[in-house]
Amino acid sequence: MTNATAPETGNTAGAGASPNLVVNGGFERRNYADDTLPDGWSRDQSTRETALLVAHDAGLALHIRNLPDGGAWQNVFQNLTGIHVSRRYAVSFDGWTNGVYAGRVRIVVFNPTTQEEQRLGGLPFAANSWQRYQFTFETPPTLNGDVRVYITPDQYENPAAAVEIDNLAIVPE
Ligand SMILES: [Ca+2]
Repeated sequence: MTNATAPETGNTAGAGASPNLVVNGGFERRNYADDTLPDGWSRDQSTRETALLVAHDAGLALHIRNLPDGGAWQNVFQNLTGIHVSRRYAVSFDGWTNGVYAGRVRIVVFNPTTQEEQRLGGLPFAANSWQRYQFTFETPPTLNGDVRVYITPDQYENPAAAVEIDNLAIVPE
């Protein structure tokens, strides 16, 4: 309510002229080569069986669950384009969990050379009904890599954990 650009609401189906920096944040478009994966998103340690599109709200959402042996973090990520330095951004999304672990959205600067992450912000989501969540983060004066958004269950050991996310938006404040 503090500036000229309102975040996308959960009901917004298309990107259009939206200031949302997330590509396919509504998870409605499927990857051409792998129709279980949302277009614009990549898996990190996760698989077609653990990170996949599922039906939600007359459309699609991203579902992530842990491996049957709880053997590794299950991540899905996207490198953001159009991010500026020294600026504050608002992140909003709808989240759901099956109550085993929270899910987490986190924003980092990922350095592809060193593989190191500089954490900029994040938020766990733990409700086991769909709820809207919001947080903000600020970019540093210099960026030593890609600003990346990760989605993951908050722990990896319990194979029963599952989280879902939809309508993810990142807009400048
Ligand atoms: Ca959706």
